[in-house]
Amino acid sequence: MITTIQHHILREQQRISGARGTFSWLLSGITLATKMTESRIRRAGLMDTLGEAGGMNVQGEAQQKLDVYANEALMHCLGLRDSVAVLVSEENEEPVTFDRKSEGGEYAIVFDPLDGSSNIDVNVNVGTIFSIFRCAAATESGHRGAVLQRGRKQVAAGYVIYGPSTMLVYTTGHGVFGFTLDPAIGAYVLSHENIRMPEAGSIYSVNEANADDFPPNYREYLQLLRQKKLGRRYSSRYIGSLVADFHRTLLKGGVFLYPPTAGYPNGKLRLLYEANPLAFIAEQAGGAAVTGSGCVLDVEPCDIHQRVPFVVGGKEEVDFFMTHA
Ligand code: P6P
Repeated sequence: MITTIQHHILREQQRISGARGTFSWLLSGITLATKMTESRIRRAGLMDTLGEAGGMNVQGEAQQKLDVYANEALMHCLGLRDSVAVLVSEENEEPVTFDRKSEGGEYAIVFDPLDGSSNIDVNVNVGTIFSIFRCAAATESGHRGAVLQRGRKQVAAGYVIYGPSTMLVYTTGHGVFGFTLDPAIGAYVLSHENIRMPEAGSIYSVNEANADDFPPNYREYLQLLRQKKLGRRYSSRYIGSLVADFHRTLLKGGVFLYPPTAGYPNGKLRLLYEANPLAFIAEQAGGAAVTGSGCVLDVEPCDIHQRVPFVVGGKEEVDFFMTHA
């Protein structure tokens, strides 16, 4: 008997205090948008969708055509959900807000519509990452206050990894579940019940080309791993697509790091729509995620596009890092 993600979400939302059908309707907006994106990615080589769209996003990065499509798909599908009050995307400088006073827009969603998009033209995994908050009580900063919440306040978080198979992994705070898209029926089907991150792995994942820029404690930590201070040999794996490097770390264990560098003194990865959702998943799977000075989920956000140093992995590797931070 197959369990589709719709069935699973309906069951999960009963656990979320105050969530009604609106939560599952909201998540169905995300699954629909990612299926639209998956279909485009699947055919990218056959359509004039490769290459740059000619624009630049707020990060100053050349926008790939699939970036634009993925962002528009999410904006469209989620914008139609009355329960959505505000959307934040890596591709948009400002939040997109919806005046839902009558329907009571109760959720804020932040997302990276297509992370790792620079890998698209060489057929390497890319991904969509999302994080869902209940709108904080109206504050003087309005919708910005609804999204600038600590990661611990997330109601749900997840990612879709587009690759040999397309998988959606998500949590609502009661464990981590993986669903594989079955192209024959166009549905995400439960394939990984209650994912647990191995406490101790044997892979570290970091862009070693930047190693000379890393703060000394990061360089020392990596050297200790290479010297088998945790009692085992480590291999180095780096795909350069966050969702792919995280997904491997979630399933196989080990540690992924994006330290501060000369080019990114606060780290390259964004707190709201990369570090927070993946940290929530990691902790729910028994792993850990830190910024070097504390847990990612405890960071008080100050800007929707702020960056943080990011170290995520099995408890043993992350605890060992924190003793050297
Ligand atoms: P670097 C992709 O552009 C991305 O945002 C993440 O997906 C990935 O982890 C990181 O950048 C790779 O950055 O500097 O190692 O190329």
